[in-house]
Amino acid sequence: MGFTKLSIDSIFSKNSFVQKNEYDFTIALAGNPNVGKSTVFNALTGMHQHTGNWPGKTVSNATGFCKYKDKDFLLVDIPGTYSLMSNSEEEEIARDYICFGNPTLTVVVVDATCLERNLNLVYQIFEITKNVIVCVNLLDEAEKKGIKINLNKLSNELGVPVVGTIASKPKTLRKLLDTIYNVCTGSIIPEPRTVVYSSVIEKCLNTLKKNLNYSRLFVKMDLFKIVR
Ligand SMILES: Nc1nc2c(ncn2[C@@H]2O[C@H](COP(=O)(O)OP(=O)(O)OP(=O)(O)O)[C@@H](O)[C@H]2O)c(=O)[nH]1
Ligand SMILES: [Mg+2]
Repeated sequence: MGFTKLSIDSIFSKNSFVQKNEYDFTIALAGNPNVGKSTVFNALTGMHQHTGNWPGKTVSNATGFCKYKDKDFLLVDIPGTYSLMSNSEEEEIARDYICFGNPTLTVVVVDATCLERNLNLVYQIFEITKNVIVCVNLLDEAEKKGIKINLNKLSNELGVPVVGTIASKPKTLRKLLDTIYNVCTGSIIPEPRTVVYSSVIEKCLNTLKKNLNYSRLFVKMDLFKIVR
């Protein structure tokens, strides 16, 4: 995936971004398909985005409003994606918003029953922005399968706030809202731990980054294509 002026212009002309001047902060809800993003969005905004138990329901960005304490938040529910190396139109919309929508904060919703697969996207988003919260959803389903997640340990490993939720029970979203508020107002500062590659790869990345106006992630994507 090469990011050329042409491809970036076409992203902007798709008009997938949202007017955010009227709000204090913009929050993107990102994550793999079918992890509960729209359920979180509906609970926080009182809206009725399509939800259901199959992946790929959300096909474009939806926006909604949420007031918490003294702040107005614009929430953006984006389509599910497994990776920022998009394979479909929905995944492209998700990638474009995550990479170029410039939200104040990205909440990455992950499925507690298959955390490992979901963390791939989390680490990719760490390459794009520091302002990330990980929302470990479907904790009830994980419990049924005997899976226990140490949220504090996960937070220490990732360097960002981690909040556990059962989005179908809106009361469990209170801590998520508090954490969103605290990150946006600067009382919590996430320090995501990005993946460090071997010194040869890191050296190449830095050289390319210096010479090209690319983010580390896009340099990595192109580099991997070359070394594969
Ligand atoms: N048991 C349980 N079900 C949940 C939870 N959160 C969401 N769901 C259900 O999981 C299904 C998927 O939820 P959605 O909100 O549509 O998921 P999504 O991430 O928006 O999915 P896409 O738009 O397809 O990417 C729905 O049937 C929800 O009711 C939860 O914490 N526990
Ligand atoms: Mg959805």
